[in-house]
Amino acid sequence: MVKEAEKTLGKPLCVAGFRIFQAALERGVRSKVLADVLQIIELAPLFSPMTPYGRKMSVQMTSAGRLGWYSDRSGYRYAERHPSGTTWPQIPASVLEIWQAFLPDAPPPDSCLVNYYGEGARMGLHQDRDEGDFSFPVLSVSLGDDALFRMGGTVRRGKTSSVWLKSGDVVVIGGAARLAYHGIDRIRFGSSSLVPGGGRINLTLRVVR
Ligand code: MD6
Ligand code: FE
Repeated sequence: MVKEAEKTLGKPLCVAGFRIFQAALERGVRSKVLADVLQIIELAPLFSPMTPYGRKMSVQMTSAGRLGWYSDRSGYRYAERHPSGTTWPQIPASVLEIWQAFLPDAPPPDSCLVNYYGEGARMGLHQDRDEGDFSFPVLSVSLGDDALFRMGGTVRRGKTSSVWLKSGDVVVIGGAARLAYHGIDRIRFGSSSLVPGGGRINLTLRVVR
């Protein structure tokens, strides 16, 4: 499925079944995507979801697309509306183009989750398993500060490997890795000047159904 992307970008770095395309996005694409994401954030402001365990996440989130990822005391799920009551903004063309370049055989994504990591933010080890259909890969785009990405297998306590994700990296998890555990241990706040005020933005695109 990533044949087209491999033709122009070369073979990805493969870690635990995660395909990491380092520096996949050129500078012009990175700044266009960032501008489009800042517009999403204006229409659908970032918020800090509550986990089902009652703790506020350190990562701030919003979404674009038909469905947005949401969490509160009743659990993780997809919702048709932002907490303010509005529908989510459309997924920008600049972002859909990345999906199409890497996954030309997949249907368009239903959801684009926007994660913002400020200083000290992290994301615990998790599986992406709130979708109704696991047959298509999840694609992520990293922008801004470097982040230490930990990848494991499909059991929580298995062994893990880590890679620093940088601005412009694209990660694809599909096949056997679709339900693998992963998380962000920490970011290097201020390591990039892309995001105004510093920090890291990660987009995760999914077919939810
Ligand atoms: C992040 N990424 O990079 C968190 N999920 O901030 C994810 O949780 C993720 O990078 C599924 C597929 C790729 C990912
Ligand atoms: Fe994830």
